[in-house]
Amino acid sequence: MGIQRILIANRGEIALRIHRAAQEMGIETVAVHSTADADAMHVRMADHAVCIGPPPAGESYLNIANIISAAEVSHADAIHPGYGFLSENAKFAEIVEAHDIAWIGPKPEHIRTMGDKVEAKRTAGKLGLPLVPGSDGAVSDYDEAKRIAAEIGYPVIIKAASGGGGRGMKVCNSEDQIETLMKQAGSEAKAAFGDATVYIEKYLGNPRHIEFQVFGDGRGNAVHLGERDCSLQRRHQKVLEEAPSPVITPEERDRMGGIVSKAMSDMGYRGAGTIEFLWENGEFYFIEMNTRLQVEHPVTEMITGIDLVREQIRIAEGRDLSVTQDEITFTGHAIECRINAEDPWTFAPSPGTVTYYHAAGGMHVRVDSGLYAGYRIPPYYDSMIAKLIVYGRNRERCLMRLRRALGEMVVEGVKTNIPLHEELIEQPDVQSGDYSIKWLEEWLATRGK
Ligand code: MV4
Repeated sequence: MGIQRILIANRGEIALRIHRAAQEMGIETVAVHSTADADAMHVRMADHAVCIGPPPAGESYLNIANIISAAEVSHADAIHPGYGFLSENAKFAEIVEAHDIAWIGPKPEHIRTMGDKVEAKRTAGKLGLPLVPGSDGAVSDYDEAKRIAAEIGYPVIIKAASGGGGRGMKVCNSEDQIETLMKQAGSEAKAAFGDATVYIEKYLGNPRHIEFQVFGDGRGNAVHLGERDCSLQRRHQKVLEEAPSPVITPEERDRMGGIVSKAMSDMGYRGAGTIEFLWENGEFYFIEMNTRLQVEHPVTEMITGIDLVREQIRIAEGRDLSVTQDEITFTGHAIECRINAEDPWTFAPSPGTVTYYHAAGGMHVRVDSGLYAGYRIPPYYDSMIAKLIVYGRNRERCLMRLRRALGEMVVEGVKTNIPLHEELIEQPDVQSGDYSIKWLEEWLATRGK
């Protein structure tokens, strides 16, 4: 017997996204919410709702005891964590499974392995993924660090094993900086993650961020759903994502896709995953693996026609992947704009009441959002209030439709970054696809000068 009732341990647009997939499968949903989210759309739309605590996420959306209690009292037989919050918490996944509740996510051991960047890299290397040259594991000795750096050549980057979001990263240009920067990276990592372990890599100066979507059934069958290019980001926050990447040929997609799906098959990976690479001069270098559904998953859905949340739920029910690799085809182009309640140029958050809202529509336009006129955007959480996802037969037509769709979006009462997106897509480098992970910050620094 399959899953009957899913507790969605998240909020906002992703909670809605999961609810919609469940509803189409005839599965009931239980929303959980903080007191700040009692009026949120995800609570309104769900079949059942349980309040799990006060506004701070640590006391609600990250409160494991309250979420498990909510699952018990509402008779949920599965939990979907969405992204962020508890989605990559191996301990939470174990607790869920220990309560005989289906965990709609990867095996806890794989979440744990990939959460440790040193372990993740070692595992990826064993599985045959191409790595950034660097230390073979953690480094604590300064002389050893200098020897490795001399071997791979400066500049090198010192990274925290438990890092993420770029915290605790230091670029090192010469041997005399090694000791100072290793100490700095270590103490920043200790403060942020409680773990001072660091490792060293060759620093890539101007790469793109290209990630592959994968799915496994946990029994050795795995497929890839192509790549997404997420290079347009500011301070490790993605702003616009697209699929396919403007720089990847179908042959290269098949080749790398084959390598990543073989790796997932060999490790017996279960559920949705994303393998992140830096891409420079035609070469891929593994950096991290995310063991969750990602914010930008809709661009993959648009070009493959596959419902990734439905696939996650089927896998958690122990069913087979619904498609074989041969049946997965990539058609056209999709772009996602993350719409945030923030000043478009200073990036200062802009919570408050939405006085008027009109979503873009029409052919091949998708808006994932829990916004409505009168909604009060709480100040406690992420500022992303909507995702605008647009599809076109090719990249040029996708960009033309995106321009039209951005023009239709109306959000009044709070500031949004829609004006930033409108200017961004008019830039010649964006139109030609000629950008790297540094492009957006450089453009923002020189814009209007
Ligand atoms: C790098 C790098 C250059 N060389 N590693 C940033 C966060 C973490 N996920 C990995 N990151 C980087 N690792 C080497 N060897 C540059 C970055 C990086 C970055 C990566 C992806 C997307 C945006 C980025 C922005 C700044 C730095």
